[in-house]
Amino acid sequence: WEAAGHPLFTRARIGSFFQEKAVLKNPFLEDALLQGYLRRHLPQEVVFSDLCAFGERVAKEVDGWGRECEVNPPRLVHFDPWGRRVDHIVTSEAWRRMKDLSAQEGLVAIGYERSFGEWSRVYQMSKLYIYCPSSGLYTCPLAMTDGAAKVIQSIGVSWPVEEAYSRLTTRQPELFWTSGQWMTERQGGSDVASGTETVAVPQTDGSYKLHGFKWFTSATDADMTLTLARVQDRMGATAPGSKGLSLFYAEVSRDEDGRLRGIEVQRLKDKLGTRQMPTAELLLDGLPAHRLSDEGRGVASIANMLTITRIHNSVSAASTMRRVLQLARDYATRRTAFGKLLKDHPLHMQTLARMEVETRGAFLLVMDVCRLLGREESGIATQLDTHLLRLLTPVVKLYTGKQAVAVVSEGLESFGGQGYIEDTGLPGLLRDAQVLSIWEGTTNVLSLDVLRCVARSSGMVLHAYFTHVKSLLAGASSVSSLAPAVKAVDGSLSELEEFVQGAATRGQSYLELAARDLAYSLARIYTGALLIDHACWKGASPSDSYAALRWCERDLCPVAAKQKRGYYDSRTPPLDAALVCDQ
Ligand code: UCC
Ligand code: FAD
Repeated sequence: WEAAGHPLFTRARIGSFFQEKAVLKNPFLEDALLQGYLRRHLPQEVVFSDLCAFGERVAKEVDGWGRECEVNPPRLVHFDPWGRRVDHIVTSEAWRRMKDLSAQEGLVAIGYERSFGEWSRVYQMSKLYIYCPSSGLYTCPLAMTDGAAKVIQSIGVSWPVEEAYSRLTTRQPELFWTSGQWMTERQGGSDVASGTETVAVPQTDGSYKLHGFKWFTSATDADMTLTLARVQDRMGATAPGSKGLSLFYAEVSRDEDGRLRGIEVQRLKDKLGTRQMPTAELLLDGLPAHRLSDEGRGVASIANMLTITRIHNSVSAASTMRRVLQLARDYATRRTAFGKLLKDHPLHMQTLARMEVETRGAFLLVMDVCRLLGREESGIATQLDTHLLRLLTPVVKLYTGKQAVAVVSEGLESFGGQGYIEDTGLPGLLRDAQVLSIWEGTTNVLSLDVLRCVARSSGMVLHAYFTHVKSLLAGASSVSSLAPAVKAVDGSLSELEEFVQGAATRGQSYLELAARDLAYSLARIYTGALLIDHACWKGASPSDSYAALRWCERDLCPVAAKQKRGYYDSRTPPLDAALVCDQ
């Protein structure tokens, strides 16, 4: 160029090297643990071929739609050109395609068809697990849709929700409905009992009109919702607290002029992540609704929805960890540094291996809770299963939600600077992971839920926990290669039992201070036992054993160690407060 007489720097010289990007391959075929788990528990050809075909579609087609949802986020149009209020939430074409796909693939329906009996939930959640990071967050409305179907089923599929139930669980795209879950108000998302101001005014035909303000409502393009409100008596008075809350069903519909019936969309939230999905503030201004629960039984009735959405949340967490690892693994075979591919740098592979251990643990914990849910729904759950499901639902949600952020953050770093570049699609994974520990109950609120369910069951849920972990360990007693892992879990379980016995004599404030560490201990010990159990299966691989051994090398029972150091004593809270407020 210079020799040809052109002056230097008249054109940018960008060199000839271009880095190859990480390629998303079939997420089902790329996941040895998922395949192993299904071969062990649900070895049905039809399930494998469905997941394989769906995985192919996710990689080749759906992932691109997910990206489109991120690039074309929803927007709110308040007024039509002639000044009439319309409150249209305009979503992308790709977002709407996700709705049709979800129906066709049975992403909610599989859980209700129950074609695979007690394993139907594992099948459904496996499908969601390979879909989630490519779904443009469509798994959020699907979680709430599943939760609403579950609530309706538990209350009884009859008028006025018969049609809704069939639409929520259909495979026909033209009939398929999604549901919202409107619980949070400005005064409190965790403390729903004192934070809910919305009132339900009885109508002469037995229905209600709702008046209030819902502060966070996700996937607001839904066709219906479940929500909480306080029934007004003839004098206009309502009962305070949890006992005043009832559960309502409302359809989101428009009148002849195209206006939303009884709803004004105040604005869409400007969010860190989950931008693919509309989250709105809604003024309920006479929204027609039907009461589904007995008066005052709102929280208890929506609890079934919380169980389902918290399990979906956990599936998303494990799935996002898996996805970032799949991409990081691929990238390590394409990127060279210091003369070698990343995969040939042992320190880089050690980093990915640590993420892998975390991801495997999360996967097995999540699937075990899905297994328990499936058993409960097919009517074969023992009392032990029911107790475990109640205890482990908040545990799996809080633990995997937190770990997802850590693993995905590490995952981004494994791409170097490219992990920070928006249009690689990688930063979105981290932003979306951050919400997993906030919505559907924060880490602390779920830790307190663990305490509450232990107290309300008079310790029965913990008894079930100890019994089950011991039975998992018993199955591994003859496998010498796993002995260090078994010993570690067994020892930690004894420490946990000791803590629980000692804690029985302590006051509520002591227990609350210990709640988060207790929940983490429950998660780590149980997961250790699951990894060991899976490694003992006849089809297990050497990596299954290695993952179990590695997992069990960590502090499995942080609550015991912290207790010994006085973390929960009465002198600690003032010290914590002084430390935080130190000026
Ligand atoms: O965030 C939201 C949607 C986000 C989008 C969906 C994403 C899904 C994943 C997608 C992945 C991509 S919706 C908002 C979620 N909000 C929350 O999670 C609220 C967090 N706060 C709590 O969980 C609190 O613990 C409350 C609200 C449940 C506490 O309320 P109360 O009234 O003070 O609670 P009580 O008195 O403890 O419980 C009242 C009744 C009791 O039953 P009875 O009266 O029969 O004794 C409890 O046993 O409700 C029962 N109950 C439960 N039952 C309470 N919690 C549960 C539970 N978890 N399971 C079973
Ligand atoms: P707060 O309750 O004010 O919590 C603040 C902090 O205090 C948290 O760290 C919490 O852990 C801590 N804390 C609270 N109480 C205690 C305690 N007793 N002990 C110790 N620590 C405590 N809600 C819906 O109903 N429907 C939706 O569709 C929906 N979509 C959402 C979408 C997004 C993107 C987000 C971010 C939120 C959404 N939410 C939705 C709301 C969400 O469920 C709440 O934000 C969440 O439950 C927390 O409630 P809060 O915001 O009131 O926080």
